[in-house]
Amino acid sequence: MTEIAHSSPDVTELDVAVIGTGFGGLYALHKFRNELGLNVQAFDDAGDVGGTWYWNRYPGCRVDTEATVYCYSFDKDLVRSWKWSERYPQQPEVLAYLNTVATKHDLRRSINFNTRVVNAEWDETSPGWKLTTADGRRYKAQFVVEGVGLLSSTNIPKFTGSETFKGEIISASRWPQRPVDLKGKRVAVIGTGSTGVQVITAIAPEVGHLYVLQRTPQYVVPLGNQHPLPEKALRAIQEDPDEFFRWNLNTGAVFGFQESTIPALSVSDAERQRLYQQAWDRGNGFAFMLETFSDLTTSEEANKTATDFMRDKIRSTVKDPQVAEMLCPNDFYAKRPLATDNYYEVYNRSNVTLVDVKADPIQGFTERGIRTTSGEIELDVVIFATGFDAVTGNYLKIDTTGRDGQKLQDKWRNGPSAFAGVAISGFPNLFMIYGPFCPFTSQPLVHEWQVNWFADLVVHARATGGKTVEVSPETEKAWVKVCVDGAAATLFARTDSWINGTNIPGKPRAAMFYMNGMANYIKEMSQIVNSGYAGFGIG
Ligand code: N01
Repeated sequence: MTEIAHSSPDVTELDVAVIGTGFGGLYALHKFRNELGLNVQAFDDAGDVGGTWYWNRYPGCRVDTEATVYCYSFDKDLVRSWKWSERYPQQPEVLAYLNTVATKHDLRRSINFNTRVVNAEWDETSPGWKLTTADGRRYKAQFVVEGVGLLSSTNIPKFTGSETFKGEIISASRWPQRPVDLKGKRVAVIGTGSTGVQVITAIAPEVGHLYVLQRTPQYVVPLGNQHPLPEKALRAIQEDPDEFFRWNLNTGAVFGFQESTIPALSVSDAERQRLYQQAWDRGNGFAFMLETFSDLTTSEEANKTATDFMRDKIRSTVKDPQVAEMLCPNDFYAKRPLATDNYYEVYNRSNVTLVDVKADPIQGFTERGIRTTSGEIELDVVIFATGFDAVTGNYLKIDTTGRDGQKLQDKWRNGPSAFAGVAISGFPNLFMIYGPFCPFTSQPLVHEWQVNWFADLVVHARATGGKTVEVSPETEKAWVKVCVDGAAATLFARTDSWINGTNIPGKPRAAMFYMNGMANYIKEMSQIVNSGYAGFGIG
């Protein structure tokens, strides 16, 4: 392994700079430093490794993908020896896993923590990226890998008067490291997405009174965490982990199951109800959406059979019919699916009040709490679970200048343009992990797969004397078209959510994912490799 070289007193020369040390960045550091022997430095503005699992420490935070596929595949000893305590582990356990990986593979010595990369500029004269950190340190790296997170640029809407509020305001995705005592307090949660429903369910029994400030209800299916991890998967992992992960990567969403090929209306009503009930009892949001029937996300009629079933569940669970109606969504079941155990049961508690802030909008904060149109809610703590400037947000926080002085902010002004979630034309030697137009899947295994893909490209370039690799504008354009067409064929394009950028005021509505599934993604990306990287310029 090469040591860090210093070409001038204040610029550190690197082969590879890795930005972010969540699942993706940690693996990239391991791959490029430990496996390929390159000179690598990683950066993270957090105080330790973990990415999203470092920051999201809110009560109830847990993964909603089965643990067997929410992990790395590269370390076979760890794959076989690591024992998850639950089907869907809580945040401390996932963070402990990432800490174990960092320690075992000696990754921390190459990471600058509490260090934000603020500027990246392509240098044509000696091809590579000039990087500057917030504390003014400068680096020059031939390649940059950005593992900056799909959902990590926090969205905190501005409300007037928040500075006058005498209580505490907490962002769920920047939950304090110190203990937060909510016992007996009057607490509001703003937002009812994946984060909100987890926080709400976790804190309802503990707080004095909980006000749920809901703008748009969503469909929430049980997680089924009472079930153990599937025996079959655990056995397969022990017997042949490579085959287990290969099989999973060759599904659509990489959630541990094969997506259904049966249209919802091709079976009788009774059979459809039976399958929905079975999926409901078994739990898992993605399984309810994709393992039951093949067309819930593409056919309005099929989708309605699922939404009718879920609305019936809400009405039969929530005792107050008026509250039940407030909880019933009336749009398509076509956002990132939510899954939490005992969510709707929360609304049967006498210390929980649901406030419809679409009908009764938040006017702002007061000294004592939050004022809605109909009156003031007195509060001790307000928790924001208001989501993220997803997919593009963190990339755009780095002032990035590519070839010919082109700014990434300008290139993406009307929505992102990128190739396969990994590369951007005009921005050579810059790789993203799970960037725009990546497949819509669970993440860790796909992060690994993408890092392996572009690491092979780097090896290929270096072996052939190439100093730069860059996707062509035509290849990028063709990929974006596939994604735009693919998304347009789904109901995701017809709902509002972070998936298409509509959760952030002023953000352009855009398709940002490859919706044709991981198995097809692998085929397309492998074809590029087999063609000698057609569509990439290597110079
Ligand atoms: O964010 P969201 P999230 N006034 O955007 C509301 C992953 N994740 O952090 O729908 C009032 O889904 C907003 O209302 P509306 C997962 O991929 C995974 O919950 O815009 N409300 C909505 O209710 C997930 O999909 C896990 O009308 C406002 C909520 O805030 C993704 O992260 C756990 C508002 C935001 O929901 C994002 O989930 C957590 C305003 N001004 C997260 N602005 C796992 O389980 C926004 N809202 C692994």
